[in-house]
Amino acid sequence: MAGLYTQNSSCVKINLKKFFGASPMLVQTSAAVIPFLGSEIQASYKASRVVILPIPYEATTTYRKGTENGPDALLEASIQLEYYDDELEREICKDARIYTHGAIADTKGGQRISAQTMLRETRDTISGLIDDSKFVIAIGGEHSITTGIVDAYRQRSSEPFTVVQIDAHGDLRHEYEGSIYNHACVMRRIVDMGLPTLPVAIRSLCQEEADLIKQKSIPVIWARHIAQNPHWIEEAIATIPTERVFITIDLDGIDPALMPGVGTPEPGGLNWYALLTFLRRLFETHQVIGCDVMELAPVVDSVVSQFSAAKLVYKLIGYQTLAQR
Ligand SMILES: [Mn+2]
Repeated sequence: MAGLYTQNSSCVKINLKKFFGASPMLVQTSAAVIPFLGSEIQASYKASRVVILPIPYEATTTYRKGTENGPDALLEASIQLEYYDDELEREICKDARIYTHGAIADTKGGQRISAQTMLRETRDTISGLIDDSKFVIAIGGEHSITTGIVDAYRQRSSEPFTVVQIDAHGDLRHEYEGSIYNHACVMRRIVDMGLPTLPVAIRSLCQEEADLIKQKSIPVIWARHIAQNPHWIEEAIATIPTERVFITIDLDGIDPALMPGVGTPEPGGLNWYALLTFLRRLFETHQVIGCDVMELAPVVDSVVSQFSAAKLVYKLIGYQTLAQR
């Protein structure tokens, strides 16, 4: 995979020291990964504030496959990011104290892991990170993983929180292809937990989901509404009923022209700056307790999706770091 970058043009920055690093990678579990932004930037676990948690789990994706390769591709692409953020006017990584955890629930190489095992491992790992006061950004992997992540926050939280979902799809089916843990059911499991949700950029759903949205009065921010209403961000933020939020980003919420590397691409998604403006406002107006970035399924011979996903993760880190000041 390293060859992906070296094959490209001479304008691509290659920093081998950043890539391989001088110090050994610190990982808690067996599956070692490339640290986000490279080992030069990696904080020790103890000193870290932000933890990137790779979850390369894939079992139920139905259209394009490859989400189990998402975390590795995102981390590898992150090596190419500039430390300096032009919007935030600083090298945000120098304040953020980022640690990249070893991969969990890894299905690469044909390893079979049941949904229950994946959810338990995810819940236990996230719970430990919450107990250590880490801000976690989980990277997937298929969207069903989010059930385990959110369940950990629910168990550890004394205060209520809203799950803000950026996604093309409702993901509100009770069951799909014989499993209630299919990636098409993830938000239904979260609604069943009794948590309020705010789905954003939705543009694909079935009758069952449309009926549930009406029945439960779920405040959906439709993608076609976003395209026509310049005030959608403030309106969306005003509908959030709690001070605390968890953000789950299915990358197919973004327009597939910008993010083709997803399992189920849908036309008409968020553009880059609309997405960033919304996220920044969320961090400014609410207490974000955690995030995930899901469903990256890299496209052969293109690095656009993984690089954009890596940059999105860096933006989340930046907005979260500024919100702590
Ligand atoms: Mn989706």
